This record gives sequence, C-alpha cells and structure tokens, in this order.
Amino acid sequence: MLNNVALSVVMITLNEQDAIGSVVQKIREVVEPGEILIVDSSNDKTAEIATALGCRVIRQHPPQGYGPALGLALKEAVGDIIVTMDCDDTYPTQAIVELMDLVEAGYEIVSASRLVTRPRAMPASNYIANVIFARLAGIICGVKTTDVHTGMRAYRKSLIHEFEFDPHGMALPVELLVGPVSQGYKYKEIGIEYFERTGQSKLQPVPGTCWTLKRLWKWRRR
Ligand SMILES: Nc1nc2c(ncn2[C@@H]2O[C@H](COP(=O)(O)OP(=O)(O)O)[C@@H](O)[C@H]2O)c(=O)[nH]1
Ligand SMILES: [Mg+2]
Repeated sequence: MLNNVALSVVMITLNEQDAIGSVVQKIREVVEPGEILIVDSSNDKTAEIATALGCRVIRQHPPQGYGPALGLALKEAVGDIIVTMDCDDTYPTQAIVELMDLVEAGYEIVSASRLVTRPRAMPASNYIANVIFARLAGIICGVKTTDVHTGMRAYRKSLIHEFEFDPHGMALPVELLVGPVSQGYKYKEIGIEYFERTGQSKLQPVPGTCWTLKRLWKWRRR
C-alpha cells in the first residue's frame, strides 16, 4: 500500500449509499490518499456513510448536475495529484497506482480508458456511442483517444487550476480531455477493466450526447 499525502481521490455522488462503503474500502486497499473527497447531492445515506468512513464531504444541494459537482470537487481537492472515479464500483481501484505513477513521471493528464476492448458491463448503446465520440474527438479535435467519457483519470493539480473549463451542463470529462490535450498538456491513456455497476445509473443519454458534441465542437482544431 502506498501512503501518499499528495493524492486526492475525488468522487461525486448522487444516491450511492449501496456502493460507497465498498468503493472507499477498495481505494484504501491500494493507496492511502491524503483525502478522499466527496461532493454529494444525495437524498439517501451516502453522505453520512462517507463521513463515518473518514471522507471529506462537501454537500451540494439542491443537486446542480454532474458538471458543477465534478467542477467543485476538482477545484476543492488539495492533493498535487487528483484522481477522479465514479462512486459505483465500476472502476478498478488498482489502476490508481499506475495513474499516480504516470503523473509523477511527468504526465499532466492520464486517462483510464474502458474501451480498449469491449467491456461486457457497458450496454451496447453506450458502447457504440462512446466509440463514435472517441472517433469524433480524433476527427474534430485531433485528439487520439478511445474513451472521452471515462470517469477515471488522474490530473496534475496545476492543470486543474490553470486550464479554464466550463463546468456547466454534462460531459465535463470530454472538455477536460480534449481541451488540455489540444492546448499541449502532456497526456497519456491507459486501458482498464470496467465492472458492473452497483445501484442505478444517473446517465442522461440525450442531454449527454448534446453536451458531448457541443464540447467537441468547442475544441475543434482550427
Ligand atoms: N453530486 C452529484 N453527483 C452526481 C450527479 N449526477 C451523477 N453523479 C455521480 O456521478 C457519478 C457518475 O454517474 P453514473 O450514474 O455512474 O454515470 P455513468 O457512469 O455514465 O453511468 C456517480 O458517482 C454519480 O453518483 C449530480 O447531479 N450530483
Ligand atoms: Mg458510473
């Protein structure tokens, strides 16, 4: 286990009481972060469980949506390395170590792709949409990636504070990838496994698609 005070693991939560205990435990099995930061907009017991487990919890009520919650979490994180994950047991926490090592080696953004091979845990419609979005990122933005929407990434803190991103609406991970990479930040993608979700997905496919296309167009190569 790595004891790393410079690491913040950040997650945003909307009614993840069935997953949070297991996710926090699995994080601590592989690293001992300076903080596990949760921006919570739940109306279940997620925040209480997170607090009891020693996480730093910021409440965002009423819920403002995915982008504003993730934007707040990233800005509030204190670690020099910030790792994001969903709080739904879909991401392999062992990958945190590789993500951290790569940021320590000099990369400013390291993205964990779920789509190097087809993940069985992802519904076919989501898989097809994600493959198309990744191809469009190459065509429109000139950014080589297989997964613009992964929730698992490591960012160097300086990138989060220098790079001006728009947290409104959905698809913030898209902007946080194609924006910095088109501006020349040092980027690497690794492959990860992707597991079946605990609890219900909060994904909203139609606005999610609109925001994805909008953000890809915003960062089109000129
Ligand atoms: N605080 C907060 N968290 C949210 C909101 N919407 C989604 N989340 C969390 O964001 C993460 C990603 O959502 P998820 O349902 O897993 O989306 P999917 O992975 O695309 O199916 C989960 O941890 C959710 O609980 C929101 O409006 N506010
Ligand atoms: Mg998820």
